[in-house]
This record gives sequence, structure tokens and C-alpha cells, in this order.
Amino acid sequence: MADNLYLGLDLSTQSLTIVVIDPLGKDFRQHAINFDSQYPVYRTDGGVIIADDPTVVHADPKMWIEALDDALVWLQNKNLTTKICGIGVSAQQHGSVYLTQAAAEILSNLDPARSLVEQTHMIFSRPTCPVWMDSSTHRECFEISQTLGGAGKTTVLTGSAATERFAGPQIRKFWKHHPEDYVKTAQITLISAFVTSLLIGRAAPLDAGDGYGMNLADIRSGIWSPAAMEATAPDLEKRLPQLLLKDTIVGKVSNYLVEKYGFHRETDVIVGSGDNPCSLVGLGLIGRPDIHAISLGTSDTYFGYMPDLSAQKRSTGHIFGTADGNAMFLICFKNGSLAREQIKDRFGLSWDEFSKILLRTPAGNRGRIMLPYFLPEITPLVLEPKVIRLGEWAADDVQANVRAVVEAQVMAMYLHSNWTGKRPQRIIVTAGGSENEGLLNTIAQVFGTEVQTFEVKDSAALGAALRAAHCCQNAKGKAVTWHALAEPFQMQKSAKVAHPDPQQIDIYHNKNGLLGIYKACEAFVLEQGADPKEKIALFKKQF
Ligand code: XUL
Repeated sequence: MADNLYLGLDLSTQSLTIVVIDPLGKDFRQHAINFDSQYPVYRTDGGVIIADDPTVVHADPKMWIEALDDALVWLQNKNLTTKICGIGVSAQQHGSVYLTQAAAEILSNLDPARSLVEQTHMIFSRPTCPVWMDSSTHRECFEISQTLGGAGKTTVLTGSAATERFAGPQIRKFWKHHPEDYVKTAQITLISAFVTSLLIGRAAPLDAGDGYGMNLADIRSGIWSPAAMEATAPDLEKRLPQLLLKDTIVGKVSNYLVEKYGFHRETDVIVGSGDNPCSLVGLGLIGRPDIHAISLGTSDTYFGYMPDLSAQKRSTGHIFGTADGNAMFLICFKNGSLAREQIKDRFGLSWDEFSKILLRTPAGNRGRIMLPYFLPEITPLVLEPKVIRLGEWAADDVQANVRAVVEAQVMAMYLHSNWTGKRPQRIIVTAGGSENEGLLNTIAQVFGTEVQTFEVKDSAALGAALRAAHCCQNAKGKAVTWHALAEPFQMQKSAKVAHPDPQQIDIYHNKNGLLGIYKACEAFVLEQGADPKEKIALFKKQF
């Protein structure tokens, strides 16, 4: 292996993944550490701790610190640490980490003879961190939104309506319920910047990819918004990290990494970012608004590069910054694979059978509709789980259930992304669900677009490594493009493709088609619209 390698770390909900690449794409190494199985002492389920109130979902940052040390041990054992010249960090978005005054001193004096966790376990003013699955801040969202002049104004200012899982509302809740601990908090950061801080031995800045997911920044001027901070908690600005608008080297690795693991003192660390902005890079989508991505994982996300901020009229979805200083859209659906799995398991199906059912059953499901909120949902906002079947059908019909859950998820994706502007020419599907041909086919018909999978392994961790390579190489005067860097990692040969079929598209897009009906069903179930009974009956007659 060459000596100019780049390391990408992705601290996701369930695991820490690291990838090591050489910038020509000739080499790719990967290693993952699963939190539940590796660190049982933290009693996580899927990497998180769900409280008695299921809307409260936290994780213990000490577990992440242990995983980081263990990942570095793996790298050292593979003789890779000495070959790495740049590091990038990706992390699950929105989770906030609360540090005391003492943290700065402790981080800058880490002793290579001891473990990270031994030395840092006391740096937290809040013992556990709320993560993106937490939806317990409905009240705080309402308060912030009211102070900022309503959902529309909050969205235009911060890129999103006040959102339960975002750090701003979470900070407000912490300040309201634990004011003494808030006072003891010297810094509040996000997971990506926290992990970066551990690598450089001091507080790291935040990037706009992650930082815009807080309801605290003014996305047009790219600075923390005084009005949003004021609406959130007192004296917040001095507690927030610096906000960087594009990839920047934020420091060299700390003495701890040099002495303990053998990294070169000159190894650069770039600003960390969220997993979705990193995946955008891993999938080669920087500068490509014509291709969108769907990640079918624990949650489903739909995202794409969208430098034009004028497409803002909406009540769902978010704008985040990108590695190149532009913007992307993202819409997150919490009932992703978990909801599909509920149906699969309830009827004792394998994923292969699930996929085959999708391929052989008719588009439109003969008007049998499901509103699949097995968990509280983010898009649209549903705080209490509920699964509702409309169109008069038997709840034990296996085939109808499989198609209903998937059609509902894909139609919700289509409808809630209306605001993102021009529809894409192609959609790339990644993560676990991309193996499922039935799912790919349903996406192709509902979106009326060609759908393709890329065998990009761990697109977020890969994205973090590519960001490091791009930033460090350009800083050294080598003009490398995003496209040239990402291309070798996209093994298109093994990609699966699903093509849209005009007849099936019509079933969804016809003026009496299923998309309009699903929209009415959603409004009805959320108590914002009339019973769509007659529309469904008409659909059943016509299709
Ligand atoms: C995005 C979001 C999730 C997390 C999961 O807004 O909440 O995709 O980043 O990793």
C-alpha cells in the first residue's frame, strides 16, 4: 500500500466504521465495530438507549470514545497509522455533546499510556447525548418557532422548521430542565466535531453540513443566527463551536495519536461532518443536482445537491451545507427498514420473498393503502406510532401488506420532496435496502426515473476519507476534482438498474392516480383533510 493514505471514520447510530483509501482508488480497507455487541456494558439496543418515554433516545458518549480507541488499535495492528496523511470524520447527525470547562485542558493533555475513556469520562456536563432518534422536544420546537415568527420564517432562516431531533430544541430542553448543568456547560458540539476534537486534542469547529442541522444558523449568511440562539437558550453563542462553510484542515493529530498509535505528527485532520453530507461525497454527487440519492437504512433518507436555496416553500425537509461550500436537501423518514422488517417478520418472509412479492404484485396495490407509522415518524411528523389501513382490505393479506408498506414509503418520499425543484434524471439507491430489487423497481415507477445501485461500500465513511483527500491534496496545491476522486470507488459494473414503465407510472401520476390519493390519505390520518373513501373507490374502478 502507498504511503499517502486517507482515513475516513463514520460514527453512525449502530457502529463505528473506518475506511482507508489511497486517492487513486487502488486500495480500499474497511473495518466496523458494532456498539451493541462490542460494548454490552452500555446496554444499547441498535446503538441507542431508549428511555421509558420512547420519544427520549440517547447514547453514552463514553461508548463512542471507546470505539474510537479500538478503531485506532485496529489501524495500528494493520500497520496503517504511519501511512495516513489525512483524516476526515463523519457522524450520525444532530446528536449533541455537552462539555465542561475542564474538557479543553484534558483534551490537550491526553496521556498515551492510558486509554481515551479513562481520561475523558469526566468531561461531560450531560452524561448522555440526545441523538437523532429523539423526538421529545415538541414543546421546545413550538416555543422556538413562535419566537422566530412561525414555521415558515424558521425554515427560511435556519433551513428547517424547528425539528425535534435537531440540537437547538434539544439544547433548549436541557437548559429548561437542568439549568445548573447548562451553566456548567462550556461547550456544546455535535458528534462529528466531538470525534474530530478527540483526534486533534482541542475543540474542533463544526461544518455547515452538520451545523445547519441545529436550527441555530442563518443559512444565507452562514453564521450563527442571533435570533435563533436567543430563541433557544441564554448565552449560547459562547458555547457553540466556530462554524466553517467548506472543508478546511482544522489541525494536526494530537500527541496522543502520535505517541500511542504511531501517526505522523504532520497528519492533517479536516473538519468533520454529518453522515448524509459525507454520503453525498461518497456517491459522487457534489456538483450533480441531476442525480439524487436514496439511502435505505435504519431510517430512509432522500437527498441531493441543491445549490439553489430559492426552493424553500415547504413544511418538511432540510437544507444542509456541502463539502464545497454549497447546499444539499435532505428528507429523513424514521420508519425505514424497521417498518419493512415489521411486515417481513410478521408474515415470516425472507428479504428475497419480500422482494419477489413486490415484483409480481400490481402497481397501485388495487387501492389498498397503508399509513405505516410503526415508530413515531419524522416526515410527516407523527409523534404516536400508528399503522392504518385504508381502502377496505384484510390486515392479514401478506402480498397486499408488503406492497402497501413499500408504496407508502416511496410515495411519501416523492410527495415530501416536491419542494426540491427539478426532478432528477437518475436516482442512486444505497445502504441495506438497495439489495432489494422489488424496492428499486417501486422507486423507479413512483418517481418515473431510472434507479441505479452503486456498490459504494460505506458511502459515509468513504465520503469522509474522500473529503480528507480532496481538502489535503488541494491544500498542497494539487488541483483534484470531486469527480476524479469519487469515480474509482463507484464500481458500476455490479450495479443493478430498474427502469420506469409508462403504464405503471400512470397508475401513480394519473390525475386520479395513487399519489394524489395517498396525499389525501395522509392528510386524513393527520386530521388535516376529509375522508378519501370516494377517491379510493374511483381508483379501484379505474385501475
Ligand atoms: C438526518 C438524520 C439521520 C441521521 C442518521 O437528518 O437525522 O439520517 O443522520 O444517521
